[in-house]
Amino acid sequence: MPDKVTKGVSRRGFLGTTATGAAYLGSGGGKLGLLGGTAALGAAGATRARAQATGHEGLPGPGELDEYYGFWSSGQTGEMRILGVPSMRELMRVPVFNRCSATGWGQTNESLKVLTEGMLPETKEFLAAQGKKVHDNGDLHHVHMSFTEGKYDGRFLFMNDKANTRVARVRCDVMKADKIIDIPNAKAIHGLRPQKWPRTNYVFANGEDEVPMVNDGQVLDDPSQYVNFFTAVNADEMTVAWQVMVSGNLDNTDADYDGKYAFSTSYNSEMGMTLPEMMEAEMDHVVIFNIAEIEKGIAEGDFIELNGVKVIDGRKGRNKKYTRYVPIPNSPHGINMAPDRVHLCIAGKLSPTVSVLDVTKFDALFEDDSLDPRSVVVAEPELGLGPLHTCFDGKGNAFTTLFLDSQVVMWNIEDAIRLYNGEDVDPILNKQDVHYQPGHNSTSMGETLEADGKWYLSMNKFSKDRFLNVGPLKPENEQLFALNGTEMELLHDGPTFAEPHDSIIVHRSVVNPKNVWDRNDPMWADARAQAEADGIDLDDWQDSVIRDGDKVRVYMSSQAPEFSLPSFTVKQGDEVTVYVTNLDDIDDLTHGFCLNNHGVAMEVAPQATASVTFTASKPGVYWYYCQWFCHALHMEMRGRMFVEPTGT
Ligand code: CUK
Ligand code: CUA
Repeated sequence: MPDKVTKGVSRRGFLGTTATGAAYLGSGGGKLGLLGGTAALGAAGATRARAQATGHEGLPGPGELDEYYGFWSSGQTGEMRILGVPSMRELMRVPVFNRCSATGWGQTNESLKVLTEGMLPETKEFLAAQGKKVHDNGDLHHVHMSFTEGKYDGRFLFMNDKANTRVARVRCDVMKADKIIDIPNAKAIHGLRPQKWPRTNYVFANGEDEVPMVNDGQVLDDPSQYVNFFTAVNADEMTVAWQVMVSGNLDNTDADYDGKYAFSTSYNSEMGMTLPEMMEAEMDHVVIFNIAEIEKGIAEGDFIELNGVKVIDGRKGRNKKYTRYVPIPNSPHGINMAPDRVHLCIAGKLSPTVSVLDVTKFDALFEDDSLDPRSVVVAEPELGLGPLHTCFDGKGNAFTTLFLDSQVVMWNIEDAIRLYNGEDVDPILNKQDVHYQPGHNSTSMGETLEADGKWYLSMNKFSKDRFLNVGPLKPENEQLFALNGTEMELLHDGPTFAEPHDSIIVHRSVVNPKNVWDRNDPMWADARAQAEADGIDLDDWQDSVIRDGDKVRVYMSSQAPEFSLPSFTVKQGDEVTVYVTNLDDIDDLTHGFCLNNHGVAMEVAPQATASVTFTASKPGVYWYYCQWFCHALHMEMRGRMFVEPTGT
């Protein structure tokens, strides 16, 4: 118990003298410049002391728990990751859009159901033509939690797949995806945010790539006929509630704290198809969506139906009831609502500015369509080169990543407004080097009304020379800073694999997952129903091999260190489904089922049922084994499948 070790020793002393301290300080050694040239040990100790003085716990030692959960996207890896913050220890990888070798996600019947039940018929057809049931890849950029009245409510996490135009939901009680849906009409879902107020009824999702309205090959290289779609997903049902057709492409999105508006940046208002065309205009725009008006328009029948979705026409100049287009300097990217409930910060990317919009002025914009849309802009400070994303400390300050400058700039929103109004003030409070080229950033609880301004995370796109060389493909780099007024102290600097874009840092009081599964969890409702139809009670375990024509269903349980079935027999060519229920109900006692030379493996966590279906196409003896180390006799936890040749 670490508490015993540290008893009577101050945290500072402990960290300064033990192996733990050495480990942290080891990474601190490379940061001498950032730490002001003081000896690493002293500087880190001082950092920690300052951190504690401002209410920071400091870094947890071995066996100590973090104060925050971090929920991370993983970009092209397609999974969601869970970290502990501030230690930055990676706690779990939750497969969502990817195929996972360890857990069987993408192979078990339970995961295939999640992956396919929200699929459009056209996707099923397309995949069948490729000999597949599901996409194996995803590009997960944005993970955000469900809200109730502007605060995280710990129910769900929502995330996008840019690669295959999907939106997924992860249940926070078990940290598994339970719904994944295709978004019709739109192409490449990128920006994604839940509605913050009054609760997350909708999840807003941007389509990034513009295509013909009916994309069936009749229109090809005629961009004048291309459109783009903004989607509102019903977060409870995980169905598409409505869409809005827009001009230009859509990049990032966010929502206000009043439940009235959602808004999206567009970096290609030109609808250009080549790089020079996309960068032509000095001004692009942000689109404001008037949620109540759109709902009214839908109720009154002012929509077209496209692939089963009610679509409102919100293109530029069409109908100013539903959308307004606010010109923003060149190729805006990140769009972030401040927890002051008023200010919306839009990062200019190719423009060195962040445009600050006052959302309380949006009502007027919709009431009077002669108003200059730029009248909602209340500040536009020049902050540095390549501003991408902004986050907040809940104390009136913002942090904007500067991709080209490899810096984060901390600035004061009210000062930026005063500057815009002609006063002689400098809104910039601090500029901090990061390594290198930051994209997203996040602060602890920073996108909620409970923003606490304790931690700042920089998600950097390049690590370059920062770590041992691992070949031409380098990791990304993430840096965690303790915030103390306008000071930022670097406490963690470490690599990440391809390629987290976004993250949220959530106080642990909000999240409370189960330790073991509920035997009646809906995740295996199908397995239970099938067992019942086969006369088997999964709670009162009987081992059974049920033959149903050339389908065979094998039911077994696992309890350390044994499978209930030491062997079972099928015939060559049978379609075999193996159901394994883990009867152990002890924390962390996960078993697995891996069938040799069949490409079959799955996780079976305590009290879970998992199933997998395959064809026993090759006669012979095949061992199955538990692939999750569970017991001193884990190696012995195995059994045989006998496949009889046809004709016997
Ligand atoms: S985007 Cu990646 S750095 Cu997909 Cu949120 Cu800005
Ligand atoms: Cu059961 Cu390893």
